[in-house]
Order: sequence, then structure tokens, then C-alpha cells
Amino acid sequence: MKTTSKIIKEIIFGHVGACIVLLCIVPVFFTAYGLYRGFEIKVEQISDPSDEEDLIVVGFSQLGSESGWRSAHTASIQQALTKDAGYFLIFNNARQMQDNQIKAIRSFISQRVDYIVFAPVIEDGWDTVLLEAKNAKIPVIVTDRKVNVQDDSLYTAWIGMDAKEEGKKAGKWLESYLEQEQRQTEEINIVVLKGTVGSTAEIGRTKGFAEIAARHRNWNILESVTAEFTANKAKEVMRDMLRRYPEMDVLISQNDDMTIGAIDAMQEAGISFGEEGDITIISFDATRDALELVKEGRINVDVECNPVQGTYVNEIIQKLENGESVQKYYVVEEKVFTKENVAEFLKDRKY
Ligand code: GZL
Repeated sequence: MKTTSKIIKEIIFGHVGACIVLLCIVPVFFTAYGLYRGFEIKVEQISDPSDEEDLIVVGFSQLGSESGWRSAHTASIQQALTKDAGYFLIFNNARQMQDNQIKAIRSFISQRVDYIVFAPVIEDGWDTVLLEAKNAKIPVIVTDRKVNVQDDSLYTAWIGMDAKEEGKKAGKWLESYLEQEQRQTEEINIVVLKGTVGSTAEIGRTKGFAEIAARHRNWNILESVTAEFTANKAKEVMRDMLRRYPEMDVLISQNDDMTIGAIDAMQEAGISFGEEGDITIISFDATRDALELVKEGRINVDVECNPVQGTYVNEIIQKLENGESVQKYYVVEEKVFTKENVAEFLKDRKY
């Protein structure tokens, strides 16, 4: 149960403008949970971490909710860090803004949580706030994307994917596909839809694919442009790419949401794609909706990025609670899906 002072603080800064509260601050002491002169002051009855002494309090800063993959990643953490599993989870969605994540982490520090878990929107800019967490003796577990910090003792462990390897897998698939189509020497015109610039996924997938592309002088990357990992932005950008590059042969789309948006733009322009189409589509994430399109031959290949990382976070925290050592890096398992192998995985796919 929250104390009245906490309620007042929340009302002033959260639920009702300061001016209204100044008019009724006194009566609020008598009606902290109820109605007052027509202003309904709803105060959420949330339990205070301190009331649940034996629970492990975790502050989780999620970078956003921009994609189907992100929703699966969030669900994975929330399903692992439940009250039944011994956790009190405080969740914050930063809407893809680093400032919001820094504010959330500072809030977790001031609430003296036991652990901070966060998925950094971009790799740079975390040294200061992670030093604050270290000074507060709060272990930080980084999940999904990486942080680029001077001192890697600022975080205890990282769980995620090998983004550069994912990019190389895409390039190697294209090599084998072109060989199978006997197009090894043909000029291949490629457009790349990138994710959030400066994110591990964007940096790694771009570098990995470029490393393979550099082996082929007949592969031309016409343009590499960000669509922020979202379907709407990708549809807008792809409309422009289709107008500017009618000679496009291959689309590399760094997540399935952007692929869906790009497909909308191609359909709108009457351009064929996929197995029998003019444009070959290489996508990343391997979310369920996209794998259905792989099965239909509308996406040629989907390079998996595994969002199921909550079990790793739980395992790491339990080990730390027991005074055991943990690995610094945990890399999740990932596959490559094509029409040939996708069906066996689709039936059990939860995300
Ligand atoms: C990958 C993850 C990326 C996904 C996108 O590790 O960070 O962010 O590929 C998501 O779908 O938006």
C-alpha cells in the first residue's frame, strides 16, 4: 500500500496538473483514495516493492515496442521474471529513445532495485549511467543489443545474438541462390533497408552482409537506408527505392516488420517478389508472420534472431543470488529459414 506522501508525489507529477492539486492539496489528505470536488483522482493500488521483502526487485528498461520481434522479446523477459518465480518486475518502455532509457535506469537506481536489465536502443552513450549503477552496487544485465563502453565491468552479463554472423548468413545464402539460378556473373542490384542506425543489429547485419558482398564485384549495393525497424517507415522508404531503382534485383531487409512494409509497397507498385518474382527478398528475425510468407514463397529466406532471452536472464540472476559466477556473454541459437525447412518449425512457433 502506498503512503500518502507517495500518492501526492504521484498525483502532482503523474495524474493531475500541479495547479489543480494546489487547489485541493489539503483535502487530499482526507480523500487520498477517492473523489474530490469533481476531480477523480485515481491512484493505482500497486504493491510497493518494500512490501514484498523476499522478492528480487528487477528494473527492466525495454528500448521500445517497434516490432513483432520486440514484443516477443518483452514477453520472454516478463514470462521469466514473474512473481511466482520470485521477482517483482518494474517495466519501462523507452519508445526507442535513449534519453528515456537513461531516465528509467536512474529511476531504478533511486528505487534501489536489486538488478537492472536493459535492451539498449543504440550501442553508444551508456558509460555515465552504467557507472552510476555500478556505484550503487546494482548489477546490470544487458539483453538483445550491445553497449559500447570503455569499461566492460559496467555490466555483469550480456545475452543476445551474433548480428554480424546473421549478416554473413544472408550473404552466403544469396551466393548459393545465385549459383543455383546460374546468375553468378550477372550484375545483381541490391537495396538494403537498415534498422535503427547505431544499434547492434544494424551494425552487425550491415557489416556481415557487406563482407560477403565484397567478394562479388558484380553485386551492386545501390543504396543502404534506414527504416527504423518499422513497417510504416519501410513502406514509405521502399516506395522511393522502387521509383529510383527499377533495376533492383534483391532487397535485404534487416527485420520482418520492414519486410512486411516493403512488400506492401511492391504490391502497390505491381512489382513481383519472392520465389517467382522480380525482387528476391532476404529478411531477418524469423517471426511467425514472416515465416508464413517464407512458406508461401513470398520471402525467399529469413535469418533468425532469437528473442527468447528471459530464461537466460533468470538463470544469470539466480546464479548471482547464489554467489555463483556467470559468463560475460551468452549467444542465443539461431537458424536460417527457407521454403524447404520452414514448415517443421512453424507449427511450434510461439512468436
Ligand atoms: C535484434 C533486435 C532487432 C530486431 C528488430 O537483436 O535488436 O530490434 O531485429 C527489433 O525486429 O526491432
